[in-house]
Amino acid sequence: MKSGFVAIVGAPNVGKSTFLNKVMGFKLAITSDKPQTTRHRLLGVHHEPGLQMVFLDTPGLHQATSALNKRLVATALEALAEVDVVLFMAEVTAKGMELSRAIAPRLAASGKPVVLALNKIDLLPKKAALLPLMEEADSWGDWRALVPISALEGEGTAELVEELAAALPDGPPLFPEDVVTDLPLRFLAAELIREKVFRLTSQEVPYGVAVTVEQYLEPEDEHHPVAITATIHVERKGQKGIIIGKGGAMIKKIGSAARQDMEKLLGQKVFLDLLVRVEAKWSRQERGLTKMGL
Ligand SMILES: Nc1nc2c(ncn2[C@@H]2O[C@H](COP(=O)(O)OP(=O)(O)O)[C@@H](O)[C@H]2O)c(=O)[nH]1
Ligand SMILES: [Mg+2]
Repeated sequence: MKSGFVAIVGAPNVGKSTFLNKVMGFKLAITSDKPQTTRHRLLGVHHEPGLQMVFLDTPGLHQATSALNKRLVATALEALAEVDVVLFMAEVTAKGMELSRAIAPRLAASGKPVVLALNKIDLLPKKAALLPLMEEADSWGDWRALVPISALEGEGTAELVEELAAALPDGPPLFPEDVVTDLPLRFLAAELIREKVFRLTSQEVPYGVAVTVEQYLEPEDEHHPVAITATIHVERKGQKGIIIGKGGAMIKKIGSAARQDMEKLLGQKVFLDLLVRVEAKWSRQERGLTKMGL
């Protein structure tokens, strides 16, 4: 039996969370086309006969300047120290290659076996374009393996899991067979709401948003809805206006999309009550970050 921890690290937006969700078969990590979507270290346990692979999804590694981003980078780097194997996720776009090259030395120096994945190959116009990119990525460091994938379409993801498994030590299972994460449902509920804000609002709004769940009431039987009360915290009045929208249209859209995802996750009806609050500068102060569970 092989078992152990794998940290998924890489530049922002390269598809770390998309890969985790693909392997898990459900949406554990929220994703969006905006960088810094992932704020927490997320744990997902992948079970296969003879294999237990515990993934740690992390925020993106980059040159952080703001208090929030510095904390996110620290979270990602801490995960490196805790694992058996590092999955370094890069992507084939010019920007992705550049950002990945910049952080490669940090990962090469981690002292852990590093498997490099080159994601988003579905974006390449021709297969022939892949070879020079593979050669370049290979030259960034001494990688245990280099695997081209499309996390979105699932191409190469099984091969990647195989390479990671080969790098894991022999060992007993670390979690019971029915455990897929250590995250409480109320946390996942808050994350689904945050994802809808990331996806439905634009510009700087998502970065000033945090979500907390005030109430999570399990019904007496599964025929009644789970009752959830959550607060969307924003930094400025203007952002509150955008989240609520004209005549409450946006908050309705966010609430209904989040509720549908929660019902899928729980297999149960959900009653969702959403509030919006202005919490000035929470993302710029240590106290504010801690309050939002970061
Ligand atoms: N075309 C394409 N897009 C992808 C792929 N994997 C992820 N994405 C997109 O890239 C964006 C960032 O993905 P996400 O998983 O949130 O990246 P993370 O910040 O590294 O966790 C999202 O819009 C994803 O849909 C892929 O294999 N192909
Ligand atoms: Mg992510």
